[in-house]
Amino acid sequence: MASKKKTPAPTAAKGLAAPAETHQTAQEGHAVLTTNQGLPISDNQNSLRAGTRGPALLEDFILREKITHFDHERIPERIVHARGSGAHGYFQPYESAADITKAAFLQDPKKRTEVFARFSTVAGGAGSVDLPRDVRGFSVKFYTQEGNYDFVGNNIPVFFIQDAIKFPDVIHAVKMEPDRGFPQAASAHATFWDFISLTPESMHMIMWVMSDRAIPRSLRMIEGFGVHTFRFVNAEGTSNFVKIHWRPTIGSAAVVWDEAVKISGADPDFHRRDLWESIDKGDFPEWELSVQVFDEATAAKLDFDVLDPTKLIPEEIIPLRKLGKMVLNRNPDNHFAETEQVAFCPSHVVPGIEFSDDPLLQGRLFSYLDTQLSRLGGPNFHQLPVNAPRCPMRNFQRDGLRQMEVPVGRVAYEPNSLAPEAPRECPTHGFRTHPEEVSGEKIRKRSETFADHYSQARMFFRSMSEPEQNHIASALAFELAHVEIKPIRQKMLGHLQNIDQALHDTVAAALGMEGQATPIEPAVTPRKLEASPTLSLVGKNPNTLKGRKVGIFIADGFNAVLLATLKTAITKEKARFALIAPKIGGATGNDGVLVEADHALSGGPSCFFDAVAVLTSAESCELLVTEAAAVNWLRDAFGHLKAIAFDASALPLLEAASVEQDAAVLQIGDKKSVATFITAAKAGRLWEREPTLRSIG
Ligand code: HDE
Repeated sequence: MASKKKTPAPTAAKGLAAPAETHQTAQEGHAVLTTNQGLPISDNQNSLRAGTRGPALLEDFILREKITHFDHERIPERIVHARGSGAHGYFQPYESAADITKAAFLQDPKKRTEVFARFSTVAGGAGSVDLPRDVRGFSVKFYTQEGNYDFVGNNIPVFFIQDAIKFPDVIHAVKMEPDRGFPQAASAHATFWDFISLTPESMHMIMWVMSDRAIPRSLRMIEGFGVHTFRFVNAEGTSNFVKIHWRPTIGSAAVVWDEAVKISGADPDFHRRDLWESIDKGDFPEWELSVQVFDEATAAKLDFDVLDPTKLIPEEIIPLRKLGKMVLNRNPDNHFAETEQVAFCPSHVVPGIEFSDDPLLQGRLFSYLDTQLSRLGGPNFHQLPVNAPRCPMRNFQRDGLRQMEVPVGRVAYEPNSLAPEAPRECPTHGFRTHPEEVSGEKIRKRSETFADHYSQARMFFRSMSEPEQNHIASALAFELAHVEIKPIRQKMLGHLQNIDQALHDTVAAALGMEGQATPIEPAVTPRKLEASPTLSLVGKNPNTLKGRKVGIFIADGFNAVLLATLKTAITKEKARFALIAPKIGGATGNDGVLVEADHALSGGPSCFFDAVAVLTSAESCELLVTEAAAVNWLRDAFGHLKAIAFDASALPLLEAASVEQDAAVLQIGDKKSVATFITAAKAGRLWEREPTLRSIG
């Protein structure tokens, strides 16, 4: 179970020295409230004023201290990835990876390394919603015995651009437009598509961000990718290239777009809440860490450049080697102190993990430390508890804003003869860069090997299942319909023609712009690559309810035995359930027992759940058919392609919601029929239903 910690007394904040004396308690069982200087406060309800109805006095230093601190509570939010959710946990290797890396945390299957993970959206501000169409950041800080290793990746294995110098442009283009200040957290606007239409290297990434990957069901279900090629180096000094992957053990799943839109309104914190609640309930999210390992000779044989971050290596070509598992088992104690102040940096590596010459990665190695200086107010942010290494940290760096330590002694330099006990460099264990020969002209020029912008975009699209292809087409149609400038839409249609003619035709038809594409001449003629079925989420559907949530709608007179059967069956699958009733007070079963609800109908829409069940009675159903919220609840579950269980009395509600009975709309009444429903729910969405409801996706 998640550890339940007591809220520490205000005077015993972590990282601060304990007060010399504990204050006498004013009220039984409570510590005394003090100012930041430790002065006991007698009245926290009234400011000091001249007479009970008179003006406030400047003298009130207690009021001024409190308000001043409050006024400065906010720090600059991250320029990108501002909205994030974090958790603590550990990483444990399956076996030693000594043959490929000397990284200490990957050697011993018995050893757990503490981690802090943060998942984020990219475009929106810290207060934006969890479910825009967007890339998700996937960062993990490993507090290893050799210092912190930061994995700073995304849930998509490729990126928009090939060179760091273009990053401010792509981000400015996707962020809210600077004159009008909207749209927030959305790529569906002119400046984003203007930039993209002029940037053919983005096309592969565009296929991914228009796919279901960009609207994940849960942060617990996203994959993670290092994007760039990295190097692993073993103790003998042998270096290999690696691509780093994370896979959730409960499988990946996405919501459908209409759900994403509705969830954003009904629960803007949907992902953050889901992560928190799962950990809180002891249902710990887990990911397996894997690598694709390849040497320089293999890299040279691939039909693209491994230094190009807009390309991936299909698993069918280089399979994944599993290294170990991460388990997130503790929620943050304080969102600001941990999730907000955590500072990830791709240049935080440990011996055995190094960089490649990917020009995007090279720029990132500079950017993250630089951004922390302004975001966290100076060069000492590594002293914040969430950032501090768990192994000893000793050097001669001194002073600076927000210095929290008190370094002792007169020696703050090296070499020195005055402090024999002071730290020294360590030629045997210290970090050494793998020697790599480098030569070349000083030049601003992209390698010719980066020029094929469409082949992998096409491969990704053609590796998708039919519903996933439909969703890409429909996302493109939705996004481009928000672009009021026609030539931008026409250029995008030109790019789509280079990716896949059928995709172009569907989008052009959905936009009502057939025959209007502006042809785009590709730098390299797109090739027909083998499909990579492992890229399809639908293809990898894990057939499980583990970690999923079933919404059970109950109304007065519901069959209490059936509810109990359903609950048992759901729990057995390691899934959770929530009860929804017309009113939060609950509903009374046919056994006369009142069962409290987790959500009132208005606060628990069916889009929160992976599958649903409806248990009513003839009388209560008669009322529900005239209640729009109840009808929509069911209609949405059907429209979102979910498995629906209902008892016979709920049939009129199905009719009112135009819910047709199909392979996943199942009447339940006993254990056997409940088992059939569970089987349907485990299969995930019923994709065959989709074409009967929407023309594309
Ligand atoms: Fe980032 N990125 N990025 N990025 N990035 C930041 O660092 C940057 C890129 C990623 O949970 C910033 O601390 C540049 C790729 C994640 O705190 C900033 C370039 C990938 C996070 C920055 C990239 C990422 C960030 C903003 C192009 C996937 C959130 C705040 C050269 C591999 C980390 C901060 C967290 C955050 C710069 C491209 C992932 C401004 C210059 C590619 C997951 O430094």
